[in-house]
Amino acid sequence: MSNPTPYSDFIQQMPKLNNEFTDDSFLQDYLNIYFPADALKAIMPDLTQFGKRVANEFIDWARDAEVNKPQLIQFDAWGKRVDEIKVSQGWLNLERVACEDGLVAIGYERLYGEHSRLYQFVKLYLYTASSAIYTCPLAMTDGAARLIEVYGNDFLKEHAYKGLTSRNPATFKTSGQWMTERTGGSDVSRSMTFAMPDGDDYILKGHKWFASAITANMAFTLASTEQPEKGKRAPLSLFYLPIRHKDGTLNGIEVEVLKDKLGTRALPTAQLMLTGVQAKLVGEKGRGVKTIATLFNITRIYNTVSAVSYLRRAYSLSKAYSSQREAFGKKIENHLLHQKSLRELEIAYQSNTMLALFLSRLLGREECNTASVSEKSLLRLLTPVAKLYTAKQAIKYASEHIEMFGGIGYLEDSGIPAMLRDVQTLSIWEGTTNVLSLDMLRAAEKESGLEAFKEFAYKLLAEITSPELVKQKEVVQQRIDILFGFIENLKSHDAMIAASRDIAFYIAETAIAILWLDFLKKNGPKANYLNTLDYWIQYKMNESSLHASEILNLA
Ligand code: MFK
Repeated sequence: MSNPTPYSDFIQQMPKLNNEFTDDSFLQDYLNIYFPADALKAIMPDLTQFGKRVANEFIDWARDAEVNKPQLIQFDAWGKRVDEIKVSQGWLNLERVACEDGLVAIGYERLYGEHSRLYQFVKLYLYTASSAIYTCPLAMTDGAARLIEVYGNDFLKEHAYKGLTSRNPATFKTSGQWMTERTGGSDVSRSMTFAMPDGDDYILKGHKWFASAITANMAFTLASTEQPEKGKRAPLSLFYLPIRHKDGTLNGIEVEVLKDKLGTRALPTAQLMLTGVQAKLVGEKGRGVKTIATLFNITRIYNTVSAVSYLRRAYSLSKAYSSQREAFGKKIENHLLHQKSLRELEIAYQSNTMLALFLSRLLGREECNTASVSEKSLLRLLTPVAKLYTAKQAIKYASEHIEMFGGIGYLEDSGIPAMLRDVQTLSIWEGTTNVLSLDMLRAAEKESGLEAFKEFAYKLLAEITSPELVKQKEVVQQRIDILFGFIENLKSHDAMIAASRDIAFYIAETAIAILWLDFLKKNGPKANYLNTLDYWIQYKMNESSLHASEILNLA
């Protein structure tokens, strides 16, 4: 090969990941504390081999899926409407391993009782950043399985649940979740899909604006069984539908177009006309939003775990690159400012992971009936809080990640920009930051979420007695007092609404501080982690942020 320039034959080597499980010492420490020792021994080989695969062939498959975008074929050569979706081989491979590796199944096999969710979400944390976001269909599939567990009848348990939780690619099934219409993405109550009784079933007619993973086998969707009376909201009900009939034809659905999105390009997201879908009512008529909340609370936890997966990947790739790339006479890992950027990225991935994995532990407890009433309320409150916080952090650090690669990070064929484009959706789908702030309020007002948070905080803080942690404990205690003092002094409900987003961010950061204290108590105050907590205490939980809406004269 000829020299690229007459003066230098230098070619920068690509950074290479080793094993995303064994290289993640924080994750190992976390599991050593929070996963029962015997069970951890049993799952170690699985996590180790999975960590290796996500750093190797999965990345190639994800790249294939990203480059060879899904295609909609609306008509066959003879003019027959077929609406087939062609996806890449990489996407199909990512689906197969997700099934075989039990990325949904582990949560329902419950081999390790309440800890099964933690095991499952650790695998998803390893998988997502190498999956071209195949995690999206998995999230909806998992949410659908949980929905059926809670609300499903024998038919759904037999015909849907078994496939959703299968490890056999021949019987594995995925689900979609169609909530968004032209009239409303956040305000789902404005839906204009109608359901007409048809024997024991219903026929659905309407339009769905964003239907992700249209290659799914089934979907859960909302429709009204009544035309809305003037000025009155029509109550929505929840319906289950198979997407195709047994002969492969679509179940009264026309795929109008595949959306041209900023990111998640491997994921086929469709716009659909429902021309007469045969569907079954799920749960109580008129209680559709409440019923489907069981599903979207799961997908919101997946969103959180996905965000931290990208944060981890931003760190591991940037770190690998910094040990190879030289500038100004030395490796960039030896430049002080680069060290600071890397350290902040490390703190971000570990701190957000702390919150995400705590949520998965709470979910495991709720599903195995070992959670107290207060823990259930805490899960309800922290689900929107963690979703909104980690999504914003992922976006911030995906941008930093690009910068840490310099110009190469801006090149599409380096594969690096895809992360920034993909994570941008994490703060939109499954509820925007503002909608989730309001959901945090809903959880606070209707499900004693704030009382549960207070109980959790004071209980864990009371258990911190080590002299090395006492100073930090006092600061965190003070920040929590500030939060509850601020809420008590709010003058109106509107003032609470206006401050809700800042409150949600503050709760996320104080929850993380408390979780670090608990981790340090159990792990022993190792210098690096203690330094992380000191940084967190100094630069997060900024009480002045609570007053932003006041200063802006909003309420
Ligand atoms: C990679 C990971 C993720 C991948 C998945 C991505 C796939 C993409 C698919 C999608 O994007 S699907 C679209 C997602 N859309 C949303 O998440 C909608 C966002 N909007 C909201 O969340 C609104 O707040 C909401 C639709 C819930 C507002 O609806 P309503 O009907 O105006 O709410 P309302 O009246 O406050 O609540 C109705 C009932 O539901 C109440 O119960 P009750 O009737 O018993 O009082 C609420 O308490 C209950 N509810 C609402 N949110 C809840 C909930 N219950 C539990 N948990 C919640 N989060």
